[in-house]
Formats: sequence, structure tokens, C-alpha cells
Amino acid sequence: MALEREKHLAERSLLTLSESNLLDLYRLMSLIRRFEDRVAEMYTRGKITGFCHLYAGEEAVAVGAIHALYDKDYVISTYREHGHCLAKGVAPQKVMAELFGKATGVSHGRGGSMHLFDTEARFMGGYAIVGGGLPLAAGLGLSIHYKEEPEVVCCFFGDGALPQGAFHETLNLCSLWKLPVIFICENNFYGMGTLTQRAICQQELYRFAEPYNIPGVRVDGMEVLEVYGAVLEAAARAREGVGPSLIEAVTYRFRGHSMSDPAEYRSKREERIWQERDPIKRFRRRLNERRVSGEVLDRVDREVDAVVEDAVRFADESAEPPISEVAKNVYVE
Ligand SMILES: Cc1ncc(C[n+]2csc(CCOP(=O)(O)OP(=O)(O)O)c2C)c(N)n1
Ligand SMILES: [Mg+2]
Repeated sequence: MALEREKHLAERSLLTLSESNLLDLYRLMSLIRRFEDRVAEMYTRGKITGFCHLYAGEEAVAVGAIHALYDKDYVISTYREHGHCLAKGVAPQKVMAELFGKATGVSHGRGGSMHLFDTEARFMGGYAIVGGGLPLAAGLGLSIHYKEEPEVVCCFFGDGALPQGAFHETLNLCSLWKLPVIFICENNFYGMGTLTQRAICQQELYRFAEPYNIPGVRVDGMEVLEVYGAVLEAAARAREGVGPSLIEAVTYRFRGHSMSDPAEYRSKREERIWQERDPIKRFRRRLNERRVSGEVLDRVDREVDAVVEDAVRFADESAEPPISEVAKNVYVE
């Protein structure tokens, strides 16, 4: 699926990244999976309400991409953004508290699942509107370019954003003005229940880079090091002032579109095939090849369990925003 060059880059990363770096990648993917499992449980128990879209299955995309960035780089995402927000370094406690609608949440309990936002971490938001983050990424890129800063913007969006005008307008402008933006399309084959074949005229989504005169590559989004390698290259290009890149990461969401979707539009066989490509299990095998033992990885999983448990406790025990502040930040005072 991925080009040979991408595979080669991934192999090289396996050899060149330190063991502690590789463990960081594993830890973050494990954190996102376990965090999302607990979110599903808390949703079922009524602790979390409203729309809620989980990222399980797609961890390698956020983790691989964000590992290739510096802390000061910007990330902008969609409504399926818990994973990106955690990978950008926002504390699991603050993310969980936001999902619980608590005042200690990253958006002070006002945003919920689809509207995580943390300027300090340079996590510039989840957006409920499909394709809504793309023009904002161009704006961020323009501000960086104008101020001659060294940062880049990493913009995640789904395959469902591709047929949107916003995607095409943004790519055109970013290419024309050589803005430092990395576009990462998470192609999980579905926009809600609609297959990409029924929505998009071209199934090799990375080829949408061509008319906009920018590089486009497809990577295996279930292989964290492939994503890492591709984003590293795109970030270097952006920082040099050469302009944006489009990366199509082929991936799969293990759950339905949202917590209220039983995903009856896809077969159990299809789900099984993708479960076998689980990015975390695959990376475990890779690490075993590098002689990282199963016990070390099990220990990381247990540490992550404790972090997630603590996040749930923190969220549950935190106070709700006071009713007196219900209109705060809604109207200009
Ligand atoms: C402009 C707009 N149109 C329609 C919707 C309804 N909607 C919400 S999610 C979604 C599917 C998007 O799929 P994709 O971009 O592939 O992301 P994924 O959920 O697969 O991560 C749609 C159509 C919306 N939120 N915004
Ligand atoms: Mg999709």
C-alpha cells in the first residue's frame, strides 16, 4: 500500500530512534487506546454526554505525525480529536475533565468532546464542521509566514473533507503562498456510513496534491514509523519555506462513527481484517524485533492504566462550571 520509499524511511527510523523515543511512541498510542476505552465506558454510564467520536484504531497517525514536530508547532484537528490533543501533550486529566463537562477541563467544560482547545500546548482545536479546520490552518500558516517564525502547522482531517470546497481553496492558497502547513488526511474509508467510493471521484487521495503543485504521499496509517518519516520530511520542507505537503494516511476506526453508531454498514470480516493490522500490536512486534521485551511493554501499559484511572477520578471529582458563568465568553461584556 505504501510506497517503498516510505517503508524504507520507517525501517530507518526503527534503527535510528533511541529506545526511549520508541517507547514514547508506544506509550502514547497505548494511552490513547486506553483513554478512549474508558471514555466509551464513561459515556455508557452517562458521565459523558453529547456527541463523542473515538479515535481507537487510528493512534499511529496522530502519534507518528506529532512526534515529528517540535513543541512550538501547531496542531489543528477535527471532532475526532482526543488522540491528537493527547499526543500534543495536553494532560489526560484536563482532556477527560472536558469530556465530563467540568470546569477543570481544557476548555473549562464549555466545549466537550468536539471542542478541545489549548493554546499553551498549541493545540488549536477540534472542529465540528467537516473541513472547518483547513482554512484555519491556512490562517495559522499565514501568520507564521508573515512573522517569519520557524513553526509549522499540522492539520488533520478525514477523507470526508476532501470533496469540500474548503479543502481545495485551502490547498490552492497554501501552495500559492508557500505556507508552512502539513495536511494529513486520515483516510479511514468512511465519512459516517458512506464509503469513500460513493463520495470521492479519486480513491488515491494523495493525488489531490498534484493539481495544487505540492508533494503528495500515501502512507500506511497503521504503521507509526511510516507516518513519522513522512511528516518529518514534510515538516523540513515547510520550515525551509518551500511550502505545504499532503499526506494520506490509510487507517481504520475500530468503533462506529460516534458513540451512537453501531456501524452496521460494514462487515464483521472487514473489521476483523483491520483489527489484525492494529497499530499498537504491530508496533509491539516491531519493538520485539528491536529486542524490547514484552515485559517492558506490559509495564508501560500498566503505567498508562494508572494515568487514565487518575484522569477519570480527577474528572469525576472536579466541579462543574458555576451556573453564574453560563453566559461567560458567549456575549461580549
Ligand atoms: C460541513 C459538514 N457537513 C456535514 C457534517 C455531518 N458530518 C459529521 S461527521 C461527517 C463525516 C466526516 O467523515 P470524515 O471526514 O471521513 O471523518 P471521520 O469521521 O471518518 O474521521 C459528516 C458528514 C458536518 N459536521 N459538517
Ligand atoms: Mg473518514
